[in-house]
Amino acid sequence: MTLESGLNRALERQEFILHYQPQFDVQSGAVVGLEALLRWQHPELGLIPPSDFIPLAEASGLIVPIGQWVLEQACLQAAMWSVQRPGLRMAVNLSARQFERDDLPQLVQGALNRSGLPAAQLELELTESMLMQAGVAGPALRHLSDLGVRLALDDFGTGFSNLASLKQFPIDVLKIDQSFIRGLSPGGAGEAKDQALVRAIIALAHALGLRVTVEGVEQASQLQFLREQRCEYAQGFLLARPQPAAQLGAWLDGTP
Ligand code: G
Ligand code: G
Ligand code: MN
Ligand code: NA
Repeated sequence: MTLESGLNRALERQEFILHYQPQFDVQSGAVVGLEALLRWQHPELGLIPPSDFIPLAEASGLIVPIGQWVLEQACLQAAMWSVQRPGLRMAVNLSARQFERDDLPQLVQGALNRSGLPAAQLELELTESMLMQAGVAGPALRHLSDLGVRLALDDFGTGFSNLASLKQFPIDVLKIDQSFIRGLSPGGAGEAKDQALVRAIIALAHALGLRVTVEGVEQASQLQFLREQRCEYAQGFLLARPQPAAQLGAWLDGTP
């Protein structure tokens, strides 16, 4: 069986699962959100990471129904966890193909309505390259933003960084790519340059009224640097790994 043919039936066979990675307020250390990360529990091959099947799903268009399942599931889960954690946000990755149809804002609103999750607690992650593609146009993003959800620009700094897009599109959050965070620690390769870049991106974001999430934080010294730079949110293995809902729920119960 090829990966493609298996992917066709994975939704109906309920083989997708979401892992959730906590996001923290850098200054207070509080958990403020989660990023939903898709995995495929393949009957023969085991747990398949998104990098192995999302390109296939995008090529076939299956990413549209799969992405809708992710949205529905993540909103339901966030609404449940919000009972004990009022205001907990959920970040969901979108694919450019989900913008090809005109009904994305209605689908997002539907997921919010069905779950009862307040719009302000949903964050949609887009990438710079998505903003460059025809179809992911300003009006669609404006419509999403008008629903009250937050829009985050993921992997910032790795695509064709078109700074005009920060002016043009209603972005709320910049997510600095992990490649810039690796060199941050003292003695790290590219330490001085990565520190300068991260400092500059945070300053740029703040000057534009955007908040900053940093991902890939693996060392305490990186977190310390981000705290000094007044970065708002951090995500990374140092703080918490992506986990399935059951484990993440138990972890939330034991975390102040
Ligand atoms: O969890 P992991 O680091 O393996 O994820 C790798 C990448 O897969 C993420 O950076 C993200 O861009 C992508 N990804 C994860 N979940 C989803 C999803 O639900 N939809 C889309 N379109 N991409 C996802
Ligand atoms: O959507 P995006 O490309 O930002 O997905 C983030 C990915 O980064 C997830 O697949 C997650 O598993 C991974 N990730 C999260 N924290 C860390 C980290 O501290 N180190 C590394 N290497 N990867 C991380
Ligand atoms: Mn992401
Ligand atoms: Na990213």
